[in-house]
Amino acid sequence: MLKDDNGDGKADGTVTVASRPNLHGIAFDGNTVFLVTIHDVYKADVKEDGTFGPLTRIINDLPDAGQHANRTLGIGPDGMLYITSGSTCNECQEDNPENATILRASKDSQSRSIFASGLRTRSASTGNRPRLPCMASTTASTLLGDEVQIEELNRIEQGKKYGWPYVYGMSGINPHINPPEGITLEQWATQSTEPVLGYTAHRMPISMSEIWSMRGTAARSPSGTVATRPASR
Ligand SMILES: [Ca+2]
Repeated sequence: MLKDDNGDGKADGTVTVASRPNLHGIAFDGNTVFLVTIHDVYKADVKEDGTFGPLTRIINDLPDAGQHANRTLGIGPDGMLYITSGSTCNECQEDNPENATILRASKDSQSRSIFASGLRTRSASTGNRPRLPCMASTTASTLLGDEVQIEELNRIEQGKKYGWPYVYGMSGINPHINPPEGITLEQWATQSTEPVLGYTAHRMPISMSEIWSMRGTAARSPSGTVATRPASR
């Protein structure tokens, strides 16, 4: 936590409010905070001074992370937790079906399901309280190089597949890997949802915001901004 006691707009110091190995994602829900590590989701009360009460672990069995250890989470308008679970690899058939997905879990951890799949690693989405469907950006496979593929901005909807690892970008066929027996690459592509936008490969999106503008009295349309940095791959 950064504090600005003298109100000059600059942080006067930092206070450690929680510490766990590989802690990455954070989401506030009123006076409660949710935190996610590779395998665990914690919740804690947020005190008046901004520090956290004791952490309570509510989930302890998220899948192994492998190549993508930075989990993120958010609270949906339905009050559910949305947790990203990246792939363990560049391109492979995952042993755990929860890898390369966005998971939807209740805040009491009594239920959990795969909300959307085929997402190599989701690194940014529209806000802590995303509308549904939300927008999420995913990063491209290193093995497909810099030229033939794109980073993807995907419109995430429940139950949809987004291609990885067999299909990339706008229904591009990955020549390196085949789907499970009985499904062709073309069938996988047909079953997958294309991104709404692509941009330069290997730009790691670090944040994304949705901007609503009023046009006339009734129409409004969203636009967005994505901040990126070169991906570590
Ligand atoms: Ca200050």
